[in-house]
Amino acid sequence: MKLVVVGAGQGGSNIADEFVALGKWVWKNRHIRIFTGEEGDPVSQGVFAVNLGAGDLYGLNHIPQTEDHTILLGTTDEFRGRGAGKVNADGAEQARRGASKILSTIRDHGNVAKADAILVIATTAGGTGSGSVGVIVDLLKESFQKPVYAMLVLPFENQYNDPDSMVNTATCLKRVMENSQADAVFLVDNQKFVRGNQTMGANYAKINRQIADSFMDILCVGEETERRYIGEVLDANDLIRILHGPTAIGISNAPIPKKSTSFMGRLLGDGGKSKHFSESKTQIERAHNVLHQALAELSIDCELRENGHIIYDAQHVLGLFSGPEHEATEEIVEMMDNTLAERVPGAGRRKGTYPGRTSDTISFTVIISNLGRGAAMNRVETFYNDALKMMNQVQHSRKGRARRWEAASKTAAGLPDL
Ligand SMILES: Nc1nc2c(ncn2[C@@H]2O[C@H](COP(=O)(O)OP(=O)(O)OP(=O)(O)O)[C@@H](O)[C@H]2O)c(=O)[nH]1
Ligand SMILES: [Mg+2]
Repeated sequence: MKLVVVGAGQGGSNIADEFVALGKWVWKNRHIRIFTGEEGDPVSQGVFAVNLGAGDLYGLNHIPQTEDHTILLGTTDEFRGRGAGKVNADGAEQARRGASKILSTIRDHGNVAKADAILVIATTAGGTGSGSVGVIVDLLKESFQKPVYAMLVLPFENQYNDPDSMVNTATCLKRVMENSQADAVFLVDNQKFVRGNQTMGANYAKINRQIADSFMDILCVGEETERRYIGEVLDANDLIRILHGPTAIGISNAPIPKKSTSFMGRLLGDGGKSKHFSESKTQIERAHNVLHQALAELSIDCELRENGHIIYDAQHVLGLFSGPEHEATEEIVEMMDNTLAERVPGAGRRKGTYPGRTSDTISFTVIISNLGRGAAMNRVETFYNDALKMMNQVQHSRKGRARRWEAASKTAAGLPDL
């Protein structure tokens, strides 16, 4: 699947930048392009960063810092490239005013005709990305006849008590999930990626890499042209057909023991033609664990507890197994399909295998789309509720302060003017 990727705001642009890093790795190691552009074009051809603060754009390592790929808005008015200062209404307004600049840059330099879909990425807690993402999604949807997906990155838990972060997050979710033309919205919870006691700053690079990496196999698999890497194919259309509404993506992988190549190993085995049943059992168990891990590591928690079981309520689920050719067996595909049928009851299923690209690891990519009841819906509702409460509290406190200052001024009225 070939994408055009647009990062909005600092976090969104950083993640888009990490997508380019992934694209470069994939091009170098697999000779596959996951973004638009012709064979000789730079890998970054189809990737853009939109921002208000010039400072945010200097941190990019892979998206070219030239006008044709980094789009700086608000350069001519009161914002003067300073950012939205956490006011996402300003981010939205700047994207509306800069619409023709965004559109002409992407149209002239993004080779959009070659894209299967467009992905617009933003964090929700700030001003620029959070405000502009909905505007950019609609702009691109109206201008190009392509699926347009949004990726919204939700704040860390320690931001839940910050009114600006909460109100920005809630209004961004409302704009994109309820009032935009996005075909699907990937929800990514920053908090799910926090490990141990790492500082947030150090976390960003790692989180961004993990986010981009979770798309690697699913973007590559349909682009393979060499027979030996083609299994049960999942192509761009399979993906486009299932991606709707709120969506979670997860990937998990595990190393596998090397196949014995020793003389004794070969003597005891039969040259790898058929396996001892215990070997198949271990293989399936290992795969089963990795698949469960992929569900546990979805980009946002979205499970539902019902009668003591953990299930998922969604319209579609997709599973992609990737590993050495000898691991991509019928049994593993069947196990994956049965597990997903059980865990996402009633959902339409798509399954695929991607053999041969790794020799020492197996992995599963899982996408659950058009999510219904469950933890993700609860999370979004909590953002809406908390943001409303905080807005009211902030307004109430502001009025209280104004009243007290008024009272103080009245006392001062008895004093002589200087
Ligand atoms: N995963 C991830 N999250 C980030 C990153 N940078 C920021 N965040 C998160 O996103 C929130 C908003 O920050 P930014 O993305 O810098 O905000 P912005 O869109 O540039 O908006 P303003 O700077 O307020 O105009 C932060 O509070 C973090 O929760 C990043 O590189 N990766
Ligand atoms: Mg910023």
